[in-house]
Amino acid sequence: MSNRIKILSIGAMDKRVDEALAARYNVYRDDVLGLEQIIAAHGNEITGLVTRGRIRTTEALIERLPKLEIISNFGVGYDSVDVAAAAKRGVVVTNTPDVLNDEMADFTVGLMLATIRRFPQADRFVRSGQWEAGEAFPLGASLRGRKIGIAGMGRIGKVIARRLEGFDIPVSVFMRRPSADLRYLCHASLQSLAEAVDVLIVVLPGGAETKNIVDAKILEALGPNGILINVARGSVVDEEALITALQTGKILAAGLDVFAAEPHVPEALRQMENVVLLPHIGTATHYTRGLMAQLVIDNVISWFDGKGPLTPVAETPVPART
Ligand code: 8YV
Repeated sequence: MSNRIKILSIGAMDKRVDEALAARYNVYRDDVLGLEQIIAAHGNEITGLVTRGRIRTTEALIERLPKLEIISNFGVGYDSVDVAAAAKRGVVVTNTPDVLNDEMADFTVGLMLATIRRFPQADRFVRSGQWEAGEAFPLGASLRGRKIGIAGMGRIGKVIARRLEGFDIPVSVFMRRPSADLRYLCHASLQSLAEAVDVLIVVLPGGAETKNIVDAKILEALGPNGILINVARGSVVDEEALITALQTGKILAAGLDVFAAEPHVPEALRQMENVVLLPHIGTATHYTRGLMAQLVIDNVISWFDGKGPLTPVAETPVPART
């Protein structure tokens, strides 16, 4: 038993990951045993780490695991992992791309429609008995006649754009590193995209490069009829500026699955009627979380079997296992 590979599992990992890995390796969960105790007892022998978005995998943690070889992240976004620190140490980082594209695209379209047509508000109207009491739910905004912009045309953005083709609505895009994708009008800046559209779907990766990229100016450009949909990371949107824009009518409404300091959602947003607020559930289905879990598992197994990582992120090298 003691010769088995040792894996640290943090952030209340999906149980499927821990169960599958435990069949081959020693797996230590921080929510069961406590991080400090695990590191004190096994820190010098741990070679694999499985983690997820809501937990920060910091340089300090990486430093406390001197034999670490692989960080397998449950999620396509890995802004919570200090990839520079991992790269410096020669630790490979993997994520879970592609398996969640369809789920995220379905979800994004759903959130967009729910926000424009106010499904949650209408549901509250029925539940509160207002309909039965004879009131009429007020008329509201429509998707008809709108123009949709997608900020971020990575794997998920492309699938969202494809879904939207069925809506007979013009779609244009902004991407930080434009590629020759001629199917959609590609704006040179986020500002120019925001000026041209009245629904802005944000699907940019999180991290320093995109922090608060959707700021007061972008929201102002989106305009008083504008609708912001954020399914990416809370850090991408200046939350204070968004609250002000919603309060002052600079934009019409917002659909948000992500927030700056999850699970905290500012009281100001919770008080508003023109927002749809979701608890970061873009991929939260049995089906897709199952696919993500399998990819986390497969990356770890492939690595320790000497076959290399399956889906390494671009920033970390892929050192040969000796
Ligand atoms: C998950 C996500 O909520 O894939 C991502 O980047 O944000 C989501 O799929 C998260 O990673 C699970 O912790």
